[in-house]
Amino acid sequence: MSSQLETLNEWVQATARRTRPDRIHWCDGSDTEAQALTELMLASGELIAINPTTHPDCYLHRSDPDDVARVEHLTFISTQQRDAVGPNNHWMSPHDAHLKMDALFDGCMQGRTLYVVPYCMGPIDSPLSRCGVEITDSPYVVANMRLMTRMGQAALQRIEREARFVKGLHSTGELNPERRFILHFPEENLIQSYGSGYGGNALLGKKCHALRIASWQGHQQGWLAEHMLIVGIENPQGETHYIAAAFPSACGKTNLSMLIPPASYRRAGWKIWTVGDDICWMQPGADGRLWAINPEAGFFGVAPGTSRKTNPNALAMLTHDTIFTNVALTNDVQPWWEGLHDGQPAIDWQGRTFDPANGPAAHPNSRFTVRADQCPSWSSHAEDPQGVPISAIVFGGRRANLIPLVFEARDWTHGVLAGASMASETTAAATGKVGVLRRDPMAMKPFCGYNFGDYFAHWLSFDRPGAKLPKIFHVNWFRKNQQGDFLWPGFGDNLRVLEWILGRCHGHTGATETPIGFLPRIQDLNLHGLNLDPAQLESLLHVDPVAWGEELQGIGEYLADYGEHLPQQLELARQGMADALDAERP
Ligand code: OXD
Ligand code: MN
Repeated sequence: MSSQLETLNEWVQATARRTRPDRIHWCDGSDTEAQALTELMLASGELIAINPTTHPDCYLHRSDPDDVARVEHLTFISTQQRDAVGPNNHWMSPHDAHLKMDALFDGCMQGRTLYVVPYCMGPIDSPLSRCGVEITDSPYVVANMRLMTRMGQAALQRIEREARFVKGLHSTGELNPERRFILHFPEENLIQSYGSGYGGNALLGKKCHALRIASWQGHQQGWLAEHMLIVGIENPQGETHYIAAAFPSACGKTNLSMLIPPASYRRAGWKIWTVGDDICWMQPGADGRLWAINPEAGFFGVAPGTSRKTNPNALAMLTHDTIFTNVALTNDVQPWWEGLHDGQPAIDWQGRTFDPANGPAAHPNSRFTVRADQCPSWSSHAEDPQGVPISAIVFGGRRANLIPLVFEARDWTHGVLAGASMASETTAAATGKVGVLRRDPMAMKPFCGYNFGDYFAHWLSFDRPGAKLPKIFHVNWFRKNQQGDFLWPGFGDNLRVLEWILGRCHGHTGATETPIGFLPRIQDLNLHGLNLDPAQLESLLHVDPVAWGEELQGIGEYLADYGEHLPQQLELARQGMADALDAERP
């Protein structure tokens, strides 16, 4: 046995001594294994079969009603120095964290099976990929990990060849919110999660490894782990350019990554290629450009709002081999959620006869888990070991006011400031109030495993001699008029904005310079076939110097929280913008 496999085996044995499972199962990722797990879960009621005629091999999982989202207040980073994690994270000392977690895991798998899940984040042969092993007592987690990662034998072989892997220990415990903690130990390459079966808390390859631990590793090793989709845009000349875009959870990353171009674009030959919908690992290549991979192999997407109109590619991929979580069912046992528009709900997400008095039929954070290659727009380059070259980075939040449809940052530093200044209204992807505006730098507030001040400095460090960095943009699809209606149609029409962005990258579209950056003039956007009132467009692109001055003051106060860790350059860029705005005030 290689030394890596010995290390793994010893960890599995030590975990088994603590958690005391009835059985240990090493997952190989095979179809036979998956079938056996499905049968087990159908028998236990953890899965419910969905109509096999309309949705072959699709299943519904209903979670505990108190376990339906990420729990940011119970998520901690544990490092020797408190300062390392910054005010953006909850911190616990490794001593306290191990004491707490060891007590929770003590005997927790009695009567259960301990599954050992080797996985690879990223294409199995990519030097950018990283492996991990999740130990879990949840067959639902195993089934999801099989869809979301390259799981099983191939990953185990890579672990055997490599010097290290991330350890993740998960138990659903009693699903008691009082006994629920998600702990990360980046100095030990270790994750421990207890008391939740929800995706972001329990599928440890995703947020815990591919963002929190990976961001820490990227800081040390010179790369970036980001909460970004990756999309390829093929123009009528047949050239494909890639954009990486960061939006907070449940703000449309999945929709944007697989959008259907407007009719006039389709006729002209534009195509969209999906590389990823949630996470992007990027690193400079030998040519100075940033190259990116999607570490995931599947989509764990928000169901409500997904329809033939908003995301036909998603609907097409959800017709077979999909796990649905907390959606409603129709009378003929098809999945249903608010915004689907087809069919009627009969049974709600908690298994009750649907009654609107009980709230929505599907939970607002109900999800689908599906292999990425089921998506009709899945890119043939998604498996490229070197990744894809990124032409533009886009930041965006859910902002009803102030932020224009799109602006281009003046340079890399200004772009990093635009990312660091992001704010968005909260959504149902995490527990807590929905619709509250909060600062969410680079959409990484819940996911950056270290001090945001150091993270901003890390971003700035990529601007060095020889670098051919992407241009940085900020978008806002969510600006509203005074009546509360969205000003921009969004969805497929977002391609109009992406076309302008790529035009800016290649120097062939116009813009006007403002104190906040470069904005398209109306004539710079391709609005063919879009019936928008010119006044509406004016409002979408309006920059109010007074309101922006206040915003910049708020950003300054927020960034000051990072104290000595905040790079001086960022504050200088902010002051430069504030001065330019002052000069514009009436
Ligand atoms: C997700 C999230 O599940 O961001 O992707 O919550
Ligand atoms: Mn996400």
